[in-house]
Amino acid sequence: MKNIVIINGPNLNMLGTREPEIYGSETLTDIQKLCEKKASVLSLNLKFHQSNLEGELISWVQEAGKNAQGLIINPAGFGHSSVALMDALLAIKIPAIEVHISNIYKREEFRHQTYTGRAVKGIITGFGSLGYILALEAMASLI
Ligand code: CA2
Repeated sequence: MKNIVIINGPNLNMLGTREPEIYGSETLTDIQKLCEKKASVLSLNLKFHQSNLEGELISWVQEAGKNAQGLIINPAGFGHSSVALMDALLAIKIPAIEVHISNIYKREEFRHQTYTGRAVKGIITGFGSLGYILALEAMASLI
């Protein structure tokens, strides 16, 4: 069975508590359950992480590079700011897909670019929690 890692960045543990007009009303645990269901249909072994700490996210990217066949990442705010997270993604050989729940291009200008986007195969943005499911489907086809 192929191993897929999903990594979620800072503040995504707050999903479902406020700004539902931007991020929907599902919690991250709801999204994790949806992803686990989809992974099992696709016969993928899934690990699902969230952290507010940049270094922890980087360590999980490095670990995925060694132990997994595919990586899906919602870098959240660090996508817009972290050269270090981009460097970690550039250093791994497995395919990575970036997901954003909201459509970052419809929002403030500072959200229109991500450093991490330069290091991934592609970006899915604006589909809410469905974006994670689409990323899993894309990953299943890629690997
Ligand atoms: O749309 C996305 O998935 C984002 O990655 C979410 C990040 C934002 O900085 C990116 O520009 C786009 C923010 C995650 C914070 O989510 C919260 C949700 C509810 C309450 C508080 C924070």
